[in-house]
Amino acid sequence: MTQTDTIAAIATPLGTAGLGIIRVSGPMASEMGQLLFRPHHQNCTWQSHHLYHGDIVADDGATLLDEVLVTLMRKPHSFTGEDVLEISCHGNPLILQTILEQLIILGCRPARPGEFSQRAYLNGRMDLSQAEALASMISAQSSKALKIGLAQMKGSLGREINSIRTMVIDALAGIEAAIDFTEDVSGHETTACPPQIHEAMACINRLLSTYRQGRLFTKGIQITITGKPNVGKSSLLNSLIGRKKAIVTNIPGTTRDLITETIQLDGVNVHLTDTAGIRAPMDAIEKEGIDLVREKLEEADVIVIVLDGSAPLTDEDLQILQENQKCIDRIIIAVNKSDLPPAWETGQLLRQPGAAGPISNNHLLKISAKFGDGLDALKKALTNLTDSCETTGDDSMITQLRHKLSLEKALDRLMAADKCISTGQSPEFAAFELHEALEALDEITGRKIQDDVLHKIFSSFCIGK
Ligand SMILES: Nc1nc2c(ncn2[C@@H]2O[C@H](COP(=O)(O)OP(=O)(O)O)[C@@H](O)[C@H]2O)c(=O)[nH]1
Ligand SMILES: [Mg+2]
Repeated sequence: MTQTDTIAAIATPLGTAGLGIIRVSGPMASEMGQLLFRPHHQNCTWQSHHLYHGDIVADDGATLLDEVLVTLMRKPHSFTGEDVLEISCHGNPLILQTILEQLIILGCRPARPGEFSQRAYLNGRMDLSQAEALASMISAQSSKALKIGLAQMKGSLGREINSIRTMVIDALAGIEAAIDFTEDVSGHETTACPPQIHEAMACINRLLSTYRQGRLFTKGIQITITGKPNVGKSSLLNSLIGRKKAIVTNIPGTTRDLITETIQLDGVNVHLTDTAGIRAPMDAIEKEGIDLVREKLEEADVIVIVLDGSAPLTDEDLQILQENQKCIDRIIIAVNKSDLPPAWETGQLLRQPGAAGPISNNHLLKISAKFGDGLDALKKALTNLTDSCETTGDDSMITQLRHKLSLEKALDRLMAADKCISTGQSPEFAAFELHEALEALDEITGRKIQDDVLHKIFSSFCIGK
């Protein structure tokens, strides 16, 4: 898959920095070095993977552009699998732009977003899941997202997909042998499903079970704080983020807009949203605010319902509990103002008609948003709630919708194959389904993929990667 043109791009962010890097890849990379670079030492032999010190001069051969370090990485031992030249210059955007312009004048083409990674993939330096992992690793916003990205970039997902692939191929070999066999002994069909089909299904199911958590780790957890007015929602947001972002007063209905702030809990990004208190609205503005809360609650991964433990429970509290009861597995009830004498016992809440239902002590935590009591336990409960799926550090996870859809497709096809065999259909049918399952798996690693899908994937990458 040799590319004929040579691409160039600035690989570092455009801003003032100590250093900036320009990357060139393609058949003319080495020539570019020789044309623009004037070594400070005689012994510049352009050995691969060696660092040379010198000046970059303009194409007039005289104008100094910068003092730099350059490295040539000859194919195939480079990121893209082509000759790659890296120019490490000073991090002034003007210098970087000027050197890039010189490269274009000399015949390079500006690289499209993700084009270096695309070439790496096309030249077999990495599979598609690794290229995607590289992009998500670069944009990772939390330490867990980074860890998952790094593991996938090292090929963890690709290896697992390939081992599932081998199971399907082994099953297919047996079935295709049976096709020949049935031609010899007509009317005899096997009803035993090759064990590899069930093994492959189990592996796919495990991978699929990591998707929700993988998404949460990479995209962050959406936590919405709700409750009636004046229970301490804004105080809780402020305490959790460690500064006064939301206005706190003793006037009910102070918060009207959604107020969002991101913090990291246990290596995961948590997007916390404080909301308007839910009650019969006093005016149109408050009504708009309450409508926004309901939308936000729909998309929340975790809902924190705040109750005031120092004042009797009201119908408003019970209604909020009831409205959210359908999502009980993602709810935490924070009984606030624990610094004040309690007006009710939590047992009373569990006994409330309507509210009782599946609410248990596991969902209840006493806190004081004002003084910070119980906040550590609350933070722990918040991350525990999203940490439910079983994964060890070594298992790979899926984080991309594209991978999930392909795995679901493969699983459907394996189930169909299983059914064909168990219902005694001619083995050709099962073989067809298994071939389809293989195609779905190949979409993940990019072994077989349509050009427009490829284009879409790489165009979401940044330039210079
Ligand atoms: N004693 C005490 N007062 C609190 C606590 N949390 C909030 N408050 C007070 O309750 C009132 C309403 O707080 P706010 O955070 O604005 O409630 P919101 O309407 O639910 O956002 C304010 O006067 C707060 O100072 C707490 O833990 N203890
Ligand atoms: Mg408020």
